[in-house]
Order: sequence, then structure tokens, then C-alpha cells
Amino acid sequence: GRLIIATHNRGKLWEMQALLKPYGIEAVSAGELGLPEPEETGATFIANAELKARVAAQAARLPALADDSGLCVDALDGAPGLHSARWAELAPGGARDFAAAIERVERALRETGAAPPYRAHFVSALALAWPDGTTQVFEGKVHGTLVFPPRGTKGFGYDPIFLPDGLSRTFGEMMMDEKQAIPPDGSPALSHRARGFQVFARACL
Ligand code: ITT
Repeated sequence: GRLIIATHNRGKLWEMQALLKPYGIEAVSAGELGLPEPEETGATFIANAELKARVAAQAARLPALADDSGLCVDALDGAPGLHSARWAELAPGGARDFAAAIERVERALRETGAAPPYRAHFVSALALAWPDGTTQVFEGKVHGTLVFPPRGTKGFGYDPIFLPDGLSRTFGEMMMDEKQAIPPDGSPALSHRARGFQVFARACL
């Protein structure tokens, strides 16, 4: 069947397409279809994911899958959290500037006087919406520590400062295949998005 991936973020889109690929689902993005980007007014990751999925499903009259995600830093009381995209101010070309967002996290940690290890987790809330307005939601998390200076140039967003527990490379130093891998034996995937996707796949695919 056909599915809309309700995102305008290219990094997320690539990851979600890779996750859907084994299921043979033809997925087109909200960005490619020129669907509107709704304002994220929800108070939770789940609420924002539902909002984005609903808007896309209704506009395209197809099922839509949305991800709302963010980086939550313990010493910053969970910031940037829901505001993770907004901490990246817009660079001159209009693109989000994640080098600036990463510097802002580092500065905020310095200002609080927190000492390393800086504990943090990524959250991904996934919502599947149907054109009739019904939705299903799923969530994935991954815990780790933040490292400065950033390491690696792969991935997107905050990947270069996030070191997942038990591994020695940041998400920014991993190929997408490794960050998004779904172990064939059913054990937990590595990334928050792949973990949320495992729950979604078990329920829906
Ligand atoms: P859409 O709403 O169009 O999907 P967005 O980038 O605005 O795109 P969010 O509001 O969910 O999406 O913001 C999530 C931000 O959190 C995202 O811009 C990244 O900076 C960060 N983030 C989420 N998942 C991440 C990941 O796997 N690696 C690095 N950063 C991530």
C-alpha cells in the first residue's frame, strides 16, 4: 500500500524510508507532496506526532506516519526536548544550524555548572494516522551521554554529540545502517527511532 511519511526533515525521512524498505511499502514524504507543515503546538512528543500525522493523512487521504523526536538532557531538566528543532537557529540559507544548537547545549551545560558524564536520551514518538482521523502511537528511547567536542559527520541534528550506552562511537560516527539496524532476533534496535519503529512494526506490519 501507499503511506505518507509526514516529515519535512530529510535526515528523518531517509531513516524512516530505510526502516520501511523491508516491508515493501511505497512511502512518499509530506515534503515531496508539498503538504503543509503544521505548527507543533502539542505539549508532548506524542501529541505533536499525532498532530503531524493527522494533518498529512487528511490532506493526502492516505495513511500517514509522523515522528516527533528530541534530545532530553538530564542536567538541563530535559531541554532541549520538545524544542530540539527550535534550538537550531536558521542559518542564512534558511536551513537549521545544528552546529549552533550543539554549541547552545554545551553553553547551557557550562552555565549550570554540571559535571560530565552528561546523561541524556533521545525520544521518538511515532504516530500512524488514517484518513478517517483515527491514530495509533508508539514510542522509542535510547539513553547515553553527551560528548564535546562533537564527533563524526554522519547522521543529522544532535547525532555528533550523542554516545549511546555501551558503544564507543557517537551516532555521528555511525553509518545509517548501524544506527537504524533492526536485529533479526527481535532484540532491541539501537536508535530511538528504530526502537519506536519496532513497536510500530509489531503492531501494524
Ligand atoms: P518534522 O517535524 O518535519 O518531522 P523536525 O526536524 O521539525 O521535522 P521535530 O520537531 O521532531 O522534527 O524535531 C526533532 C529534532 O530533534 C530534530 O530536528 C533533530 O534536531 C533532533 N533529533 C531527533 N531525532 C534525532 C536523531 O536521530 N539524531 C539527531 N537528532 C535528532
